Amino acid sequence: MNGLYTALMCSFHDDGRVNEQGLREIVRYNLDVQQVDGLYVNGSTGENFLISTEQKKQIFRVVKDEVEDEAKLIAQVGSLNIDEATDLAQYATDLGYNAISAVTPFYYKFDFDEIKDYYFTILDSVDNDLIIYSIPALTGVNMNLEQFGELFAHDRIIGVKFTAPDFFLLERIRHQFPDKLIYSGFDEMLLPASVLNIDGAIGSTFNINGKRARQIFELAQNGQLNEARDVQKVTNDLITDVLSNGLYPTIKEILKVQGVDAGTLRKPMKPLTADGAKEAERIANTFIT
Ligand code: SI3
Repeated sequence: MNGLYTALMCSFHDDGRVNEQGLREIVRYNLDVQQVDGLYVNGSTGENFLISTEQKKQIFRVVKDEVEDEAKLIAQVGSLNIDEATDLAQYATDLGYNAISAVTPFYYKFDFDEIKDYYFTILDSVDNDLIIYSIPALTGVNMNLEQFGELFAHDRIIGVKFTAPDFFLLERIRHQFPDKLIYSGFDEMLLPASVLNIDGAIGSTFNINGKRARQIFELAQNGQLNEARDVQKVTNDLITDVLSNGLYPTIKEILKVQGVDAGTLRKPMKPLTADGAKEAERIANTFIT
């Protein structure tokens, strides 16, 4: 399960339905052009929290049908509705997903016992491995080393998608849990995370910049830090421009410039203005080869 995983975008029609053909094109572009090792399906980048249970299942189905056994697949099933989370975990497992992942429960201020119960309830419902999705900036849930340890005590919690700029905690987790998988979640911090000996990364910008992410990861693993820094610099120039133009709509527009039908966004996310679309085209022409 090591390697680079794209946090997969999904293509939607203007009326909010899943654009299945567009989704297949996004999958193919990731596998054939960006050449990532796997896909992280129905994460934040997939607009997961804006769609229905049936649409989540439809996306799991279409992606698996397109990928078959060409790449590893991780299904993000986390939900505030525990019944939905267990239902999706079972569904993705039956489809053959290699692992499930669940975002920490958010919105209500759950205490750690409740968070632990959430993960163990999901695991009890399914015969698959689980990767914790930790993204404190969006969930408000900050877990400490001891709490990660309590979760990692479960032998089917195999790792964490660590989307936080806390390199002290990342290093401590790496040191204390050498057998667990750590995936870095912030693409602009891939190099420092790689230096700390992570097992892989999961990123939204890999949809358009997966080849550079691989260079950074592999150069760092080989100890070629100057070269890795150069590629991270170009990557961060790209990410700076993408973030200032609007993260998800800009990635979608760049995919369109590459000939991929990335469709529109789910409301309440808004599409780019005409100027924003022009800027996305400039970014694509500047950075995407
Ligand atoms: O679940 C997901 O879609 C992700 O893996 C998210 C991933 O961590 C991204 N975070 C968000 C909030 O989109 C990053 O790849 C992020 O977009 C990137 O580092 C730019 O800041």
